[in-house]
Amino acid sequence: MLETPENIQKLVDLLANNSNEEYNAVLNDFDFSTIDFKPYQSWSSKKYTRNCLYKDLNFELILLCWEHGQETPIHGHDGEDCWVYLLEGEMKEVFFNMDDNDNLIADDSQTVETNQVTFMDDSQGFHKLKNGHDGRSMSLHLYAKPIENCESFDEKSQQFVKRSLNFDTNSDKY
Ligand code: CSS
Ligand code: FE2
Repeated sequence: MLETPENIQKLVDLLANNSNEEYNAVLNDFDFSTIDFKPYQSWSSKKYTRNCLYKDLNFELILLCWEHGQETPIHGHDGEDCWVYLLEGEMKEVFFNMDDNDNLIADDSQTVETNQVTFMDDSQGFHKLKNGHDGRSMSLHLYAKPIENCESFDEKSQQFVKRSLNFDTNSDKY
């Protein structure tokens, strides 16, 4: 039987009892089939949704639900560490950096497959994530510490602006 809240708590306990250096291994080793994410999902035709599973002063766990074609702006991570575990679907990740003339350039990209863990922080520059495959995608984001605001590239003004990161749903009981 799936005991979803208990198994989310198991993951939270593992994260609380390990240091950031272990988070990649914690996510890789965790059996996500013990969690039914359905009650935590929400979907929007306008934008990918951010659904908070857990948040404390040290880290937050957020379920992101992506319809086909939905993507983030190009963004940084406010000095924090960011791990993404792809639960379902397939995502394209594009990395950006400033060139010598302070122009933003795409310098690398990868396809992220189901069950893959990726890591990102400001030392690697900026990135964006896009659900470019045919169906929906679902990813679990771990931020340590929690990220309230991030630098986001505004395509209209061609400048970075501060974007506040809000939750579409919040199941955190704490
Ligand atoms: N920073 C984006 C997802 S890409 S790491 C967000 O949390 O909405
Ligand atoms: Fe990101």
